[in-house]
Amino acid sequence: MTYEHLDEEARQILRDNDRGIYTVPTSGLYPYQWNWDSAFAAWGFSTFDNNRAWVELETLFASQWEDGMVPHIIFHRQVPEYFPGPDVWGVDHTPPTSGISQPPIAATMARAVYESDKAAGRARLEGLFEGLLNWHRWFMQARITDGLCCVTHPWESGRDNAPDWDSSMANVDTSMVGEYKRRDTSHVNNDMRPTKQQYDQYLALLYFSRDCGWDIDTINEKSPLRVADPGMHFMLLRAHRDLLWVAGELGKPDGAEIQGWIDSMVESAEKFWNEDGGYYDSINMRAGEFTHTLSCASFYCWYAGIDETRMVPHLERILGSVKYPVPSVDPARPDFDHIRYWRGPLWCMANSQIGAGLAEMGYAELAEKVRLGTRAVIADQGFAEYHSPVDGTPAGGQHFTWTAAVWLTFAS
Ligand code: 9WN
Repeated sequence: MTYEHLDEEARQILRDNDRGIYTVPTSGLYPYQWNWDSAFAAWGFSTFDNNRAWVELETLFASQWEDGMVPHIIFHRQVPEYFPGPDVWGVDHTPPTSGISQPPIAATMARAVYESDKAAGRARLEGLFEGLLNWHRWFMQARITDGLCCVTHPWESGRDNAPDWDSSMANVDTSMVGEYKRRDTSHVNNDMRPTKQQYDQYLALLYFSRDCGWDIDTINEKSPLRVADPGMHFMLLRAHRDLLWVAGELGKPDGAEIQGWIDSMVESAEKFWNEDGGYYDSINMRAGEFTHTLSCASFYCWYAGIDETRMVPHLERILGSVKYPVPSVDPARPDFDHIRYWRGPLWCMANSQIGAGLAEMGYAELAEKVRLGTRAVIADQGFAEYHSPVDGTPAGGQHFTWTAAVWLTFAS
């Protein structure tokens, strides 16, 4: 079977979502530049337009904050149909941005773009290096507690309504949130999105941090939500490894600093291990408790370069229980919902990370299962934002950038 028509469709999606110097995840639902979506877009562009791939990353880093943070959304233009927009975030930056970050995969993608054409990319990689290094430094200073990478808002993790945040969210006071009009549910069915209560909590947390003036220390000390997330930890660890490689390639003197981060994060990763369930789990740092969530993030261990045999039986069991890989949470959970966002659906871009990690760590058969399953769900059901792992139902936004990018780079 040939998939050439899908190669072309994927390229067309990237072109359609291209706004010149950045790419939107999909028009309508997400009309701005999102951080990790952009990194995936760059990877996708690198397969047919290397210059455009670099432009994507360069635009992202042009909005880096002075303290090193690279924001999760950059509001390049006013789109009144989006909520919560720049006025709600209240960040003093040009162009306006959100006040949190997102999974730091840009170094990993910058390396991939560079490796797709080294001669053309050397100067571009050189131009990005300081920004990448400063962003990683920011993470080590602002988001590491007890050696673990933490999030201060579910949106920062990229897995908005995952069960990992539930126990912390229960302590978020929403009484001040007031009336607002959601826009996401005018583009996508209610049952595919977070609930009203979760949205209230997202906003309450946003207002809390905004009222702290986005001051990292105050937020770290007082926010009701600080969750150590294996997803963020493993992606940052992976990105450190790629940044170290880049530093070596460019002859930079920062290798020892980066190696130090890698060593400490490898060592602390074991703290995520929940002996009861026998898997990597997130930790509610305010309560000092595991959240009891076996999720797609638990399977990012291999992507982080950790050779972890203990996670293999979980993955085999889960893959055996669904039609398409990899559900965002364990389908054995009583609250598994195959269509609701990060509480069950599969995300093709997460598959690309899990699949890459498996292949790199020598689990060739499982890696191929994940790759072929990703290919099958896209070929059967199209380039949706996410899909049901049970029957492939395409969900969320359509014509989606990172699904197209993953087709071109990983799945096809
Ligand atoms: C909030 C853009 C983003 C992704 C996230 C995904 C979703 C936003 C939302 O869409 O989050 O940032 O409105 O739900 O969860 O991973 O980057 O595609």
